Amino acid sequence: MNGALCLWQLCHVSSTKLLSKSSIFYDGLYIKVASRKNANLCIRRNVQTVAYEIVNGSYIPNYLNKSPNQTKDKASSKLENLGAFQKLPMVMPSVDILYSALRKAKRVPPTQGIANIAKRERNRGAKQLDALMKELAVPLREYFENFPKKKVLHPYEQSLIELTLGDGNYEEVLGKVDGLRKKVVSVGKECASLCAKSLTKREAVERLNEGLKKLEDIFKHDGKAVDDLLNIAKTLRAMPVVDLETPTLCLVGAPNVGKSSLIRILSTGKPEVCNYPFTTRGILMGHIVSNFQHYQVTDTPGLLKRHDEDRNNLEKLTLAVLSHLPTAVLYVHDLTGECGTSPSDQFVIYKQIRDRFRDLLWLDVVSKSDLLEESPVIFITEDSDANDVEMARYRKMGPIGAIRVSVKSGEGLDQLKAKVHDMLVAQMDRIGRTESNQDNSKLPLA
Ligand SMILES: Nc1nc2c(ncn2[C@@H]2O[C@H](COP(=O)(O)OP(=O)(O)OP(=O)(O)O)[C@@H](O)[C@H]2O)c(=O)[nH]1
Ligand SMILES: [Mg+2]
Repeated sequence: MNGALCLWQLCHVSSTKLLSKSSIFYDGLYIKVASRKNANLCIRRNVQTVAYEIVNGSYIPNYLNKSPNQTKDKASSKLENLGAFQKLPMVMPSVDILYSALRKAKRVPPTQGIANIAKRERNRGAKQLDALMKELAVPLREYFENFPKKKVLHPYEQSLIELTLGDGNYEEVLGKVDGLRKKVVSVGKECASLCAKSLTKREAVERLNEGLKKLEDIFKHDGKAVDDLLNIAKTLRAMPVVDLETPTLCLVGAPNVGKSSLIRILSTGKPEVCNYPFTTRGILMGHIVSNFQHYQVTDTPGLLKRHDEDRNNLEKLTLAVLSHLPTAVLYVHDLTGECGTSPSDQFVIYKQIRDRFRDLLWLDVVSKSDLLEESPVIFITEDSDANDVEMARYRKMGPIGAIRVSVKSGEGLDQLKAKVHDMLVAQMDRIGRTESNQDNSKLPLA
């Protein structure tokens, strides 16, 4: 996916600060004591290489001052706007978490002033085990809390999660991360209290080493969940950012009909163009600036003639855009016979999609008109129901009102740009009306 068209906005805070100041360990429980007042806002590219950073995903403001239960309630009651993926926490690789935690824990000294050697040793052992448990569990807790629950996301982002990660995978990985945290806390607590009961120095050292080893083994064994989460965050963060308040044009059509070629002409987006179906394998975003106004353009994977239940995830992504984003549609038809989907099949797909998304602003284009002029008989030779007048007309001209365009000869492109502009202005009015309706509905009744 060409994600190079977007800037990612992340706010982050140093994990070392967070780990050392944000919580204290008391009898196996974590008690948050610090706030995140100093979290910085920054704009950065799509990178996931920064180790030792945990990002303050801003889903639940001030949550550190709240109990975990309060946090949960707030998170699930709030339906997020779009943009959640850009606020995902930075996840550290599991080996980094483990080795940094081990290093820090082993540096923890015993409480000062304990003269008895056995007492001092068991104090040191228990404290080091507590520290290791905390260093391991705190980042896991941060991830679990700051990765949003799927149900609070915008429906479009929910679809993206299902279609790109596989149904249930996101929740499963988050569940495993939390499971690992719970295991670390319970084993760490057990080992620390065992060590605290040691009668001799030697026993305390043994119990400390056993505990360290146990926690290390658990983390090594189940740490894959953290690495899976890191990859999920990478994938989701690379999704193009869509602004619901900016008018959006979505290019739709069968595979290989010339959608991406038109995007390259219409916008700043430079999606891949190839002569094979499903070149476009995700939702790509470009931008149009026209009369000082900024618009968004999305390229989508092609749609085939088949029932929804048979559609692949790429096609489902296209339908998710149309279903969940307030977008205007530029529907591309290729009547040359070049794209691999016959005009008759394109007609069937078109009717299905047009009927389903009747409420969206819509513009039809017939692409590759240079080829139609070179060999105007291609489409006439196609076998289809001769009695279907509408289809016969479609195969010759496309839908009523469609503009003929060619990115090769330039035919129709100026007209297309003008019509796209008018449609996006109309889309802007729609967005404005929807917003003012929403505002009015919030006013108290007289
Ligand atoms: N002759 C001619 N070829 C075109 C024109 N527009 C696109 N093509 C060619 O058609 C092929 C498919 O173009 P794309 O823009 O990749 O089509 P797409 O609809 O984005 O394809 P998918 O992403 O696979 O669904 C490429 O080989 C383009 O060079 C045109 O106006 N004239
Ligand atoms: Mg494409």
